[in-house]
Amino acid sequence: MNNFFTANLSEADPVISDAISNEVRRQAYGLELIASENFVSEAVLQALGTVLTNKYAEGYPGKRYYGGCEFADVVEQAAIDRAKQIFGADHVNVQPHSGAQANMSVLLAALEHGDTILGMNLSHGGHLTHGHPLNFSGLNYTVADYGVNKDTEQIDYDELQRIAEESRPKMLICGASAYPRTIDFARIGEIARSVDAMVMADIAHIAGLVAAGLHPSPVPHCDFVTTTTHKTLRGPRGGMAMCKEEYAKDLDRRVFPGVQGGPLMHVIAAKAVSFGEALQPDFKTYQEQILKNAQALAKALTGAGLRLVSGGTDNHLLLVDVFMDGKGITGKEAEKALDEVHITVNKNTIPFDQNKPFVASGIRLGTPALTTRGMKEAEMTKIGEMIAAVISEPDSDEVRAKVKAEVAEITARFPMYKR
Ligand code: DSN
Repeated sequence: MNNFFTANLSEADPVISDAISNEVRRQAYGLELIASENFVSEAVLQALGTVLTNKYAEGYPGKRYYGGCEFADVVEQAAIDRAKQIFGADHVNVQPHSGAQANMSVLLAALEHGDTILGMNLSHGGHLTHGHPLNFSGLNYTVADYGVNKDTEQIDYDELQRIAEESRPKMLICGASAYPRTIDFARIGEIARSVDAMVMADIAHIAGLVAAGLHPSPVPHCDFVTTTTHKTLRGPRGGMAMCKEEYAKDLDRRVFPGVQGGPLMHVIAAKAVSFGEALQPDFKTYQEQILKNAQALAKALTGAGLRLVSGGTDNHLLLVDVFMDGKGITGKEAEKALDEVHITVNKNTIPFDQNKPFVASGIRLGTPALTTRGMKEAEMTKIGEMIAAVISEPDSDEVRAKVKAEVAEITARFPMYKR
C-alpha cells in the first residue's frame, strides 16, 4: 500500500510530531487561564483532522464553483442550521476563517470606504478590528471611539450616546475582548437607531454564554453579530457572521468572494460538531460553571488583596490590576512569573493604563478552559491563591517551587486528551 496515505505523522515528520506531542503535554500539565482559549472535544478534533481539508468548495451550499461538493454541502448546511438554532439569527455565514475576517466582511457589506465607525477603544477592552489605526478597520474607515468611565471602569451608556450624536457613525461596533461586565445590547441598539447608525456586536468572547442564555443576546438588537467559534463557544479556531435577512446577500458576497476564497471545509465540519454540542443540555451546565468559577476566582484574588478592574466580573473573564499604581509588578512581569510555574495568562492593558501595551498594568484571566477540564470552585479558589502568591513574590524560589508542585497536583487530577 502507498506509504503516502498510511504513514503516521511520527514516521512521516518527527519534527512536527514531537512539537505536537510537547504541546499536548504543555496543555495537559499547565493551568490555562487565557480568557480567549478553550479545549475542544475529541469529536471536534476528529472532524478537523479529516479529508475535508482536501476539498475546494467556493460558493455556498447548492451554489458551488466546483464539482464534487455534495458532502461539503451537507457539512456546511448542518453548521448553518445549528448556528441559526443556537442564536436565533435570520442568516448565518459559517465560512469566515477568523473573527477578524468576519468583522471585515461585515464592514465591507455595510459601509463605503471612509465612512465613520464608532468602536470601543482597544485599551479599554475593545478589539483591533473595531477601529484600531493599524488595522484594516482603522485604515479604511474614519474612526470615533468610546471607552469606560474612569471611576466605574464600565461602559457609560449616556457618554456613548453623546459620542454617537457627536460623531454620527454609520456603524456602531460593540463587543469586547477584555471587558468583564455584561454589555447592554438593547441600550446600544437604541443609541445606534437614535443616530441612524447600523450596529454590529462582536460576541467572540461571550458567544457561549449568549448561546446558553446566560448573557443577554445581541441578535434582536443588532444588524450584524459576529463571533469567533473557539472561545466560550468551544469550537474549532474560526469565525462566523450573522445578520438580519435584509443584509444576507451583501454579507455572503463580502465573505466570498470579497474577503476569502475557498472555505476551510474541515473547520466548518468541526464548527458543525461543536454547534451540535452547544445544543445539548449539558452545554448550559458548562456555561453556568464558567460563571461560578469566575466568581470563585474573583473572590480568591480580591481576598488576597488584588484589585479587579471594575470591581468584579459578570462573565467568564477577569482583568486584574497587578501594577496598582507602581506598588505591584507590571503585567509583563506577572505573565512571565506565572508562565514559569505553568500558569498561562496574558498581560493586558487596563483602562487609562500608565504602561505601554507591551508592558501593561494588568493580566487577563478567564475560566472557560479550566472549566472544560472539570475544575470547579474549590480549584478556582486554590488557583486564585496561587496566582496571588506568585504576584506578591515573583522572585521567590520557594513560592515558585511550591506553586509548581500545586499546579502538577491539580492538573494530574483533571486529565485531558488520550492522545
Ligand atoms: N486575541 C483574542 C483575544 O485574546 O481576546 C481577540 O482576538
